[in-house]
Formats: sequence, structure tokens, C-alpha cells
Amino acid sequence: MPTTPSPGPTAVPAPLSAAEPDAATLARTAEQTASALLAPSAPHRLADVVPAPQQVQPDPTEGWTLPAEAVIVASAEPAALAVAEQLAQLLRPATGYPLPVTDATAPEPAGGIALVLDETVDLGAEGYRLDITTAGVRVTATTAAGLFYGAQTLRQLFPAAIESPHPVTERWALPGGTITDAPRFPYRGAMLDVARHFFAVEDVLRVVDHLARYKLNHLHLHLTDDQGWRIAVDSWPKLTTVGATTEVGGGPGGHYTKADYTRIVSYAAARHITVVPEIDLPGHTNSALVAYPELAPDKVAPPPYTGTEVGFSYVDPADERTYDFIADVLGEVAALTPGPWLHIGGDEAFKVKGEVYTGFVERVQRIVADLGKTVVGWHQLAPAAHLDGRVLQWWGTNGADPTTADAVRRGAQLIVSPGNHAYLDMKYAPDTPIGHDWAGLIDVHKAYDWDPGTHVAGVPAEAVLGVEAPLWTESVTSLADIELLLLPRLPAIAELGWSPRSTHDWAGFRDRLAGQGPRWTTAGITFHRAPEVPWSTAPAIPAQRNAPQTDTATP
Ligand code: TNX
Repeated sequence: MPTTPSPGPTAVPAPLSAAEPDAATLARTAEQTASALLAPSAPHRLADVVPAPQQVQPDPTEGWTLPAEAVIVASAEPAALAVAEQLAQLLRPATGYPLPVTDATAPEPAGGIALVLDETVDLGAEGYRLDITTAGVRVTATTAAGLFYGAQTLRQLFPAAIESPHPVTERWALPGGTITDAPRFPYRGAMLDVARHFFAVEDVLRVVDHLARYKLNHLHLHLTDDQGWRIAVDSWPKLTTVGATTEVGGGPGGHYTKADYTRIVSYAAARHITVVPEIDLPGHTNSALVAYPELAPDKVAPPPYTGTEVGFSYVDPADERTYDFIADVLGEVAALTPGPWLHIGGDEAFKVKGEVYTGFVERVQRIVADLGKTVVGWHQLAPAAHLDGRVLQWWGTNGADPTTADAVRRGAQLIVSPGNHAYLDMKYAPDTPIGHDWAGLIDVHKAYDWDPGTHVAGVPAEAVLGVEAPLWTESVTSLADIELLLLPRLPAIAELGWSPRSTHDWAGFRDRLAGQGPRWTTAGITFHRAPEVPWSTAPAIPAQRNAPQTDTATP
């Protein structure tokens, strides 16, 4: 087979002259000379990372600039090579460099980036070490997750222009030194309510990207509520054909097919994020009752609900059919979900009280355990009997609840999501165009200024599994809305989950957070310009170079 096509009489002429490769080479050389003379657009310090690393040792005698011919070399294991390819995909668009990925038994930076899986070093399940020297970059970790987090840190140490989707002229300089890092809590999450308003798979994937940037490792999907049922269940098909067709405000709703859900789960898993599916029970079930009136206490289908009240609906706790339904639904969701968790809601079931409520919860907890999954539920589950591994999610606003503290004494672990600090559907300020204020206003300082380890009275830090930022979507209708409420508060919650308490410092955080602004702008991500953060006013993105024709035509 000829390697060089020989143009015959019918061949289409080459669009550019034969001199084109030389011109391109010349242009590249000129650019490299120019960018070598450029100062980085914003001076970076090794500690300018969100969430704050455990340990930062800058070395001003070291440092490195990514050259066009750099190679990313990883340990010869699929998981390490996958991180190397992800890193290359992050760095290629803005640099325009090829950044080929190779493998080696003992990867060395050698003027490029080395990702080293080393099981003999003591960096923990998610920790990493990042060394930047004149020889290049080395990320060392015990696991692929650690390498992935090291890559996220590295990404933030490049100039903000690294977020550009097009090649830009920039000197891709990194500060020298060593970062040694590992998370404070094993569970660091965010929740997206896809029930009040439905969001397309692509939107959810983009939220996953935001989580990954800040080293969050769980995405809790609130899949069902009064206004809509969002996950296909083969054994109860009307949950989606009937129950999914509404949302708050009367829009068309929607649902995820099993393939859609699996796509979200796999996309998240590739970013070391575990999906936590929530089927909210026994309340918040109007959409299920519309589809299957036999589950309703009066066996009459209620009208579809598109308002924003809570606490009026519930599945009949006295009917055995209800437990068949729950076993079928949770069974199908569990089968689609590789992660260990099944979230069963349990909040605001105002009409299912006392022993009827705890009896119901105890049965559902056993169904979850029989499926081999671990129960997660809102802290209203607390009075029900303990079951091995059970996790409660605190969403109160006063940090004091003896019933929750008692459940923890009986063995429960806690995910902390205080309504007045971590609820990302709260407004920042009275003039925030969307969001609630029932738990108060949450500006960035308020989102940052608490300690998950000591927040709930009577719950010791050892019982705290981690932290989660829920985003309820009664007033959220678009990806831009989601981003406006997420950013910049999500990084604040991420830092509480990841960084050691010793690094906690509002003034420092505020400055580091400001450095994220130009990155979001460059990447085309919406965020709230919170007035308490000293955002830079400099243009976010240097001149675009070599832009394809279609792009230069865009204003
Ligand atoms: C309370 S917090 C709820 C949700 C609402 C949210 C609005 C919790 C477990 N339940 O049903 O969407 O407030 O902020």
C-alpha cells in the first residue's frame, strides 16, 4: 500500500501549496520563540490550588515550562494510562501540542510529564505527590484516583489560558516544588435534583466535570420526586411513561433510559466519581402515585403535581404491594449502579408518622441490605433501627439534633449538608435571580465558614463520612442556572471535604478562589461574581493563535 498518495488525473488538488508544511513549522518555531519570551499571564504560586493541598513545598530554584514536544509517560497499567490520556486531552486544546501518551515500567519526567503508579509509597487511597523540577513533572500515587487528583492539581498550576478550547499563545510555565496531598474525608459530594426540573445527560456530564475539577468523588442524583420520576424501571414502566412527563412549572419533564443512566455512571466513574442514586420514599412520591394509584393510601390517582410544596404525598406503608414495588425499583436501580450506595430519601414524609414511619424505613433498609448495597438516607431516618453501614445525611440548619446524634452513637455515619451552609439552591444575596432563602442566604463566606468535623453536636469527626452540597432545582431550569448556583460555592464545599483543617483560612481561600474565575471564563463556564471574592479584572484569555477559519469569523 503506497504511503504517499500519488495524485492521478481525477485526484482533488491539495488545498494548500506544497510549501505549507514548512510554513507551519516556521510558524510554530516563531511562536515558540515568542512564547518563551512571554511572562505567564498571571504569576502562579505552587499553593494557588483549590482545594488547598495538605502540604506545599515551593522551590524557587525549580520550575518547568511545557515544551511543544513533551510526552506524557505513565506506568504500564490501563488505569494509569487512562489518566495520562485524560491529562493529554485537558492540555491539548489550549497548547495545540500533540502530547503523545506512552508507557514505561519506571516512568521518568525526561522533559515531559510522568504519571507513576507506585504501590510502595504511603499516599493513601486518593493521595498523590506532585514534583515539578527543571526535568519536568512527576505525579506519584498509589491508585489511579490519586494520579487523577494530581492531574487536576497540575491543571490548576498552568496559566488560566490552559482552559481555552482553542490554541493560544502562552508560556506554559509551572512553579517548582513539591505538593503532597490527600483528602480529609472519604466522601465528598454534590447532589443534583433532576426531578423538580429534568436535565439532559449532557448537562449532568458537565456537572460531573465541575465536580472532578475540585476532587469531589460522589454525585448524588435525586432521581424521583412529586414532580417527576426520572429513571426507567422495566418492571413498572408507567413510572416513566406517565410519571416522568411533568416538572415544576408544567414543562415536559423527561427521564433517563437505562442506557442514559449507565452513560452518566461510566462518565463519572472515569473521573473517579461514584453515582449515588436516590429514590425518595415514602414521601415525595406523587409522580409514582399518578402512574400507579394502587400505591396510594386511598388507591386513587392524584393529579400530576407541578408546584413546589412538599410533604403531601406518600406510598401506602400498610400495603404489601408497596414493598414489592420498592424491591423491584431498588433492585433495578442497584443492578445499574456499580457504587455501594442506595439513597432512600426519607425526608419530609409528614403524613407517615411515628412507628409507621420507622417500621417502613426498617423494611426498606433491609431491602437495600439484601441487594448488597449500603443505605443512605436523609437524617429523618435517624429514629429507625440501625443497620450495618447505614449513613445519614444531615440537612438541618441548627447543628443540633439529639436523634441524629443518637443514631450516630448506634453506629450510623454522617454526610454533612447543613441547609444554611451547603444548600446550593439558597440565594447568595437578596437579589440572586433564582434560588430559595428558607435556610437563609448563603454567600461564599457562609458556604466556606464551617467545619464538617464538628458541625453536628454530639457527632465526633470520626463518624463524619464527609460532606455534600445539594442543589435542589425548583427554580433552576438551565445549565447556566446550575452553574450560577454551583460556582463559586462548590469549590468552597469541596475544600471543606478535601483540605486539612489546618489550611482553613477565609482570606487565603478567597484569593485562591479568585484565581479560578479566569479559568471559568476561558472555559465558557457561568459563575456568580460574588462581591466578597477579589476577582481579577484582567482579560481571561491571551490572543488566540492558529484559530481555524470558522472560529476567527466568530466575534
Ligand atoms: C427541602 S432538604 C427538601 C427538598 C426541597 C428543598 C429546597 C430535603 C431533604 N428536602 O425537598 O427541594 O428543601 O431547598
